[in-house]
Amino acid sequence: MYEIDTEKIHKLKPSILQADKIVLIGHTSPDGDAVSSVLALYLALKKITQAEVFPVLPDRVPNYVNWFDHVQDLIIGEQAGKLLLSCDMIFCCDFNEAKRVSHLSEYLLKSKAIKVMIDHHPQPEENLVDYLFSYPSASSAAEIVYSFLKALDQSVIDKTIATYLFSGILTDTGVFVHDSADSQTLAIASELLSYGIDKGKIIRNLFNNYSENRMRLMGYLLYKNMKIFYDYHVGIITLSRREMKRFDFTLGDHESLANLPLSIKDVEISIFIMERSDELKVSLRSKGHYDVNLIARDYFHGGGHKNAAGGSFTGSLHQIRRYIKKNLLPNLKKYLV
Ligand SMILES: [Mn+2]
Repeated sequence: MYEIDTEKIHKLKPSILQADKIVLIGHTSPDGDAVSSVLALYLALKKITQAEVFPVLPDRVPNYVNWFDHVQDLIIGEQAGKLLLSCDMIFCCDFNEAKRVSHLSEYLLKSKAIKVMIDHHPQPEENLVDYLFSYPSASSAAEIVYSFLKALDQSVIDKTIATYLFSGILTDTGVFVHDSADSQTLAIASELLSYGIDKGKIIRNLFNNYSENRMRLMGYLLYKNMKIFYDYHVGIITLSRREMKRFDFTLGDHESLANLPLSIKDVEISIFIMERSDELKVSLRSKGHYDVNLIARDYFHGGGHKNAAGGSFTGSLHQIRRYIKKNLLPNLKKYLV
């Protein structure tokens, strides 16, 4: 549980109202939470300020949020760097360190704009921003954006903003499954429902919206590539570049794949490994009490949350399998919290 710092919001409000150019930015490989936080703030700030407001992302949005009407307003790529340097205010949404915006980080660091961070990842880079709204116990950045807007000017929240924020909460909590979805999250979800959003349609749009290829890829991975280590309650799925090509896989589509092994009764940790051009991308998910944030930090140069984290590995798929079996599995008990 957390309480948003309303005093800090009131201190910040005059700067928001006086700004001429505001940039909202989410993290690289944006997920539903990053996209929805940025777009919800974008719509809200456009309503209350005269400023030009620019929603920015380091790279493409995942397919499952393509139905958001304002995805087309997002600015992706080089143009975004210039905006970061020329604006007078920046909102950093759903990330805790400059490096999480990859190629845009140098612009973010260089910019003289007033910087605000709205985030729920542990250990934020405090020096990066002037106004920090960091609540690691929040389920999602979207949840914090809701509390932020409620304190800033509740009248700006409308059905579209509520739809985006609800989507951010759903994608970051695995539809309320993760431990991070607590009574406060559900209370906020309930308030969002009161804006007349279509809960069923949002869930279908986010989660039951696969292409045939995607569905077949799922079947293929489950049948051929998933290995279960019952002694350790671990399930591992690998996906090579050749297989990505075969099934027309697009980046960002890995979210639900990473969760698949957790549907097996005794599997408590899922490790999803994807081959990229230069390294392997590792996504970790857990149910129950394993802290995959710590595993990501200790073994894969990454981090995240207790039940969902990510990192990377330099080497081949064969090497990472050996690395996990030899180094990680025998030490897993340490990560039971
Ligand atoms: Mn998030």
